Formats: sequence, structure tokens, C-alpha cells
Amino acid sequence: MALTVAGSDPTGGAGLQADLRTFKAMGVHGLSVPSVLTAQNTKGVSGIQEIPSEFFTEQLDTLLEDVRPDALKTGMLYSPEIVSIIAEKMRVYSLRNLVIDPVTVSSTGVLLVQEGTLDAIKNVLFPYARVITPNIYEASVLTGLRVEDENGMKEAALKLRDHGVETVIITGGHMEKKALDLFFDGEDFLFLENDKLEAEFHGTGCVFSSVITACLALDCDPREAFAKAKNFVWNAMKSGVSAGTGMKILNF
Ligand code: PXL
Repeated sequence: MALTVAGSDPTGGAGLQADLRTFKAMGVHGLSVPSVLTAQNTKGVSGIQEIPSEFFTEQLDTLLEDVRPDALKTGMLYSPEIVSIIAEKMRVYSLRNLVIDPVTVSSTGVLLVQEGTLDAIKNVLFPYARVITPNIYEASVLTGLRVEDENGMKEAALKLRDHGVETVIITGGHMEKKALDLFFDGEDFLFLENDKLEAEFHGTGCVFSSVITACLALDCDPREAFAKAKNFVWNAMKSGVSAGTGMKILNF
């Protein structure tokens, strides 16, 4: 069983709905706790409504008192308060196999976090993480480095791992020309590359981190999970569909 703590995306292309679809495709039962709701379509996000923190806490406590996930992931968290609550529950329920996708902006450029949220994720939640999956933009914001090429990715991975994270995966799908992802577990740097696909896609980061979470729930190691996720997302992008008139969503 895998748990996603993430934002709702009504299109199903990203967020909690995409995470649950991915868990299902990986053969893992999906648990879910929404942290925030969005109003959006394939063209963009028009509104954000946070879940009140008391009710967010109640959702987590009620679930976790009874059900134990084998792995969990976080997606859009929105506020520093929500981040602290998750860190506390990691401790109280001795949860393991946490994957953090430090969601910052939507594919259309809308800011998906309140001020201070990314710092809270870095300082309060990273120490509990088995795997983190920032893209190059998020890696830049988190480290203060300009992450634009292979060397920048390596430097950022080293710096990010210092926050107590076991494995850092930086996704480079937003780089020019190639889609290059970096895995770093403190010992080996491992790059995986694919050709870049032309269309604009929504939800690639969510699906990527969900495959990793499902793999960890199934007892794979992070390196195996990385290769699986890269392949899964590539295939799902190649058969991507247009649900509306905006960005394509992954199909799997
Ligand atoms: O892709 C990042 C993301 C994550 N979670 C939610 C989103 C988005 C992008 O729009 O809406 C809920």
C-alpha cells in the first residue's frame, strides 16, 4: 500500500488523482490524503484552496491509526504548517519510505506554494526522506545554485543530500534538447537520458515520483525504482493524450 499526500487536480493529469492512477498501474493499493484543492483545467490553474490544518491532521491520524502504508509520497503541500504536520506524523507513526516531490510551480508557471513552504520542506521534511525528486528548477531554488547542465545537477545533488536525504534524483526534462535525469545515493552518480518529446505535458513529475513510491512499497531499491520510473514516464508521454485544449496528460 502506498499513500499520497498531495493536491487535487481535477484533470487527473497531475496531483493526487495522477498518483492514484499510477499506484494502480503499478499494482499497489493507493491511499490518499488531499493537502490542498486546485481549480484547474489543461490550460492552467485558476484557484487554490487549502485544507484547514486541523482537518488535514484528522485525515492523517484517522487513516494512520488504522492503516500502515509501505511507502508514501508528498506532492503539492502549499503551506509550511502542512509540511510540519507531515514531519510530525512521520515521527509519531514511524513511517518509512518517504518520497518527496518538492512541487513549486505548475507546468503553466503558476506558483503552487506559499512563501516559506519550500524552506520548510527542505529543513523539516527532507531529513525523513528516502528519495527526493526535484526538477532542475526546484533544485535551483532549493540550493541557490544555477542548475543547467550535468555538472550543475551533480553539485546540487551533493548539496541536497546534506539535508539528510538518502537518495536525490534530479529530473532534467525541462532542459533544452535532452531529457536527462540524475540519480545520486551518496556513492554513485547515475545519469539516464531520453530524447526530448516535443509536446507540452502536465503531471510528469507527479507520475515519476509515484512510480518510485510504488516501487519502494514493493521493496525495490531506489536505483531500480529510478530506472522503472524513467521508462514508465517516457512510455506514458509517448502515448500522451489531449484531454482538453491545453497540455497533454500522460496515458498509461
Ligand atoms: O505538476 C505539479 C502539480 C502537482 N500537484 C498539483 C498540481 C500540479 C500542477 O499543476 O496541480 C495538484
